[in-house]
Amino acid sequence: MRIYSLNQFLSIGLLLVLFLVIPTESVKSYLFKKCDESSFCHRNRFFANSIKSLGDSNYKPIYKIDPDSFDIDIIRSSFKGDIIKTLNDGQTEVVLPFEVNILKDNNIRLRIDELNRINGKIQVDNNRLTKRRFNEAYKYAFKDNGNVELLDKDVELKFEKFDDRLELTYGKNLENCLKIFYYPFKLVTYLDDKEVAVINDRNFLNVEHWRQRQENDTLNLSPEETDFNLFHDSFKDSKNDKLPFGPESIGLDVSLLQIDTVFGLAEHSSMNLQLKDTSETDPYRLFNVDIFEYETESQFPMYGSIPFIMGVREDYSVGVFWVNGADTWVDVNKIYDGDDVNEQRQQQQQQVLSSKKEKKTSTHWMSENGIIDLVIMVGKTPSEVNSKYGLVTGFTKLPALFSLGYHQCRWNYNDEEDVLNVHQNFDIYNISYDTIWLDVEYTDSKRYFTWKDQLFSDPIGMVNTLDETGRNLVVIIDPHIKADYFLSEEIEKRGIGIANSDNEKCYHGHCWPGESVWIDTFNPKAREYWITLFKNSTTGNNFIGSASNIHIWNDMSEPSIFNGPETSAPKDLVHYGGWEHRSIHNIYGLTFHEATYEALQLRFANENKRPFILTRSFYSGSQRTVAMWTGDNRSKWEFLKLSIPMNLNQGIVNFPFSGSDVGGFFGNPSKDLLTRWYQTGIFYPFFRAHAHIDSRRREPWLIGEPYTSIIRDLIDLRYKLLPVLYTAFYENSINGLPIMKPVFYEHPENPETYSIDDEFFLSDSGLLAKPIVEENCVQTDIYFPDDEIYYNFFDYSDHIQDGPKRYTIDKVSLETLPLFIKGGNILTTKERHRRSTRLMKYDPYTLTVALDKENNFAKGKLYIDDGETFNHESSNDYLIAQFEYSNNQLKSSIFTKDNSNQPLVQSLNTIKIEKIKIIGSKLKYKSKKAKVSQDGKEWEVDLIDNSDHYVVRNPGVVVGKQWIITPVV
Ligand code: MIG
Repeated sequence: MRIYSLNQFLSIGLLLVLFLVIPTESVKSYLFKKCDESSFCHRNRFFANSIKSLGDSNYKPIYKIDPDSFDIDIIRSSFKGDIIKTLNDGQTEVVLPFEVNILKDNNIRLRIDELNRINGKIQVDNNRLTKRRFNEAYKYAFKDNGNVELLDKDVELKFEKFDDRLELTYGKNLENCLKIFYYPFKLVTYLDDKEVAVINDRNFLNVEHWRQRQENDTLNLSPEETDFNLFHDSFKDSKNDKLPFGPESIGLDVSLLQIDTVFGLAEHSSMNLQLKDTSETDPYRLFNVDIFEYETESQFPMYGSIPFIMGVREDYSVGVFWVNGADTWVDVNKIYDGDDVNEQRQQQQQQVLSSKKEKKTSTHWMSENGIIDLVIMVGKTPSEVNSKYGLVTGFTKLPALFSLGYHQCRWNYNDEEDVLNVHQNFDIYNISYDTIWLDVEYTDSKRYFTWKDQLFSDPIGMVNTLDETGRNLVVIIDPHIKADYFLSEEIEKRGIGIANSDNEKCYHGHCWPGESVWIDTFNPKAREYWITLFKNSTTGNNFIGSASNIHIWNDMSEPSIFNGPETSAPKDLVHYGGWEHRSIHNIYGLTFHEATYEALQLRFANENKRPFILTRSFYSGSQRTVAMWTGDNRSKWEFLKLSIPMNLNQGIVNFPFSGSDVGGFFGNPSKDLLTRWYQTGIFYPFFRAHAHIDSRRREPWLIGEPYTSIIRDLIDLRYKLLPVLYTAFYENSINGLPIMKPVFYEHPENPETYSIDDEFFLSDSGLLAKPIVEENCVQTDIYFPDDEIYYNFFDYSDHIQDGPKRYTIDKVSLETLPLFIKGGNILTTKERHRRSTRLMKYDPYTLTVALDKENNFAKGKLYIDDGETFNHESSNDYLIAQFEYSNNQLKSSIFTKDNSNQPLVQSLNTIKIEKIKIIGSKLKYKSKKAKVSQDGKEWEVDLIDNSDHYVVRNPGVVVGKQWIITPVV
């Protein structure tokens, strides 16, 4: 037998510890439920499969509408009634009240509830729980606290009753129709006489109505049902779940007709933007979890959930929004000529069959509890669906401009000196940046709202130093509160923590600080208290003084609980209002970041400044106030590649202020990988480098030349493009247009664009990027989706296309960034290198006019406000310049709103356009001069022929007023 010395013993111990903390290669999948192990997913899939195998002719649906129950209120566009579920005995009837509404812009909403739960005619052991089904998800997801906008008064809505159905026609030209069939219960929507979507197409509607608890899990079920885990949970740490209501899940299918291309269901990791058929895999799961070490391809849940699917075809698109915040699974089945298609056969069949007449995508939604609440939106294009979804859930507010600059983060910058060193190095190496971040280690033992004094003795001084050059600090504040200081004491005392399953005491669990409690931000009192913690020094708390260049990062808000089931909260914990955690799980993160947003908004009330908040956990509606990032990725090429479809999908689900950790969180990127990651990262709407505490330092100057210079230039490019990016955010804030815009948004009529996952447009600017995400790449190709001309962004060489086509790019080096401007667009940039966005505020603009292939037209838009305050909302202090080149003339028209005396708009009367470049493949002006007019004055400037483009230097015009430039003939 070998005897180990103490030293050896210790080092083996150390190895073991290292083994435990160093990330292993794959997600801890055993921690998370598979559909089979999830009680309600198992039961709903079983139900669907039984109905499928019985076939339409043998299955007798059990849900019908009672036509006599109809209650019609045409003013509120409301159609109410009862759905009757008939039980196995053929007699017992369960009443499920439903309501259909036609919302603004013809969105359709369907809700289904359960009468006995509305009336409280059920018994629950715990009388502190609300007996109803949770029916408030919409209050968090919809804008204005759920105040939905109904159909405009001037839009027509008619209805007609038939023996078997009710028919509604509506819309400006009565172009929409909805038929509500009584038996079997179905809703069919039409656009211009075409059937678009069918709700309950496959009879998967399933409302597990309340029944008395049976400890042995037996109930009188019909053959298509299974009694799997009716009254208990058999999965690992979920075993203690008390399930006070027993089985209460809901399921429903929605078929998208003549569609086999669907997107959405963020957040998932997949190299393909399109959702896949799930008949041979688990359904997609929406359940916010701290998905430690996720993989590049899985149906696993992630940190955030947006239960929204968009189906796309050439002539219209459809959105389905499942307004439920509970644990949710979604099966996606692509069906051709009536046949279910499995994953393997799918591709091959898709080619053969997509040309055939009949195809559809069936989406089967299953949630653990709550009511059925569903919104369907139909639009001619994907962008129209985004805008309709935004009408319901709200658009992204314009972010503070600094937050579109470059963010430097790592876990951790250790102390004040470290922070200020990094800060200084940016200036020494001439690299622009806007924000430096502090991760959890800045606190006194993870007690949020405290500093580790030895390391940060003068945080306010530090923040002020950053401020001198327009830089900001973001600090992390998480929802787990260490159970040993004033904050947890206050939370317990005020009763504003998430409560135990008996709803009596505050729940205690484990997280970074050790034993912790969780603030329940569903509770208005909790929000009120949370706000006080962020107040500036003049009003009390001195955590961050009165600095207004400090913003917040909310992490771990799924919530992540180390000793909880599936690393999250036990589902039977209780929140404000007597709601189980089960009902609101996916919404918790949203309430937490909204509380933080309110807090910062109040903190900055005097300066009227826009708060910046980054969240990891999110739900529909999160887009209104915060940015998100895709969590703990890895320093590997696959993860760089994955980041493109993941961020594109965020745009599709209307939460476009997104990004991924540049460089990868876990591990150490090679120099090439890090450089390429910046190349992609400059296009993330949220652009931040971040790294795990065990990874080596990798600030841009550390990797040396030529990498540092390449990265500096890339960051410069990001800053130059800020006017384009900010205008993209503006567009998104009014109509939901994605910022990183999938190619199919540009040409939905061209199905070849549906499978492009690795290139994208920047909003409607005409910029098309295809960052390189492969190691040792020497050649690549790019798909031009139309027959326009595309100019290389850097050297103006052009590619004239004779139709949509792939184009090969040779001689790719590490410096190569495939970036093109589509002919017909005018870009606005700021070309001077500055240390931060704030220092660019009064810099002049450059215009790049990229003429269309006929060389006679181009247009562009520029949105400007102060980038800092809410004055654009409160006093219209913003301006839109629209540029148009036609008939050999370049024109700027200005749109403002009674605001000529507002400070920003006024300042634009002195900010110049310093350069105009005009690119055209066969452009030849006869003259060497151009005539400029602005403000009733005229003058001449030189028109310089640069062989591949023309330049006007210092045309002398200001950006705030209209002007015209015409070559002298
Ligand atoms: O469990 O705060 O995703 O960005 O650096 C780790 C430390 C907790 C997870 C975040 C990551 C952050 C880290 N946090």
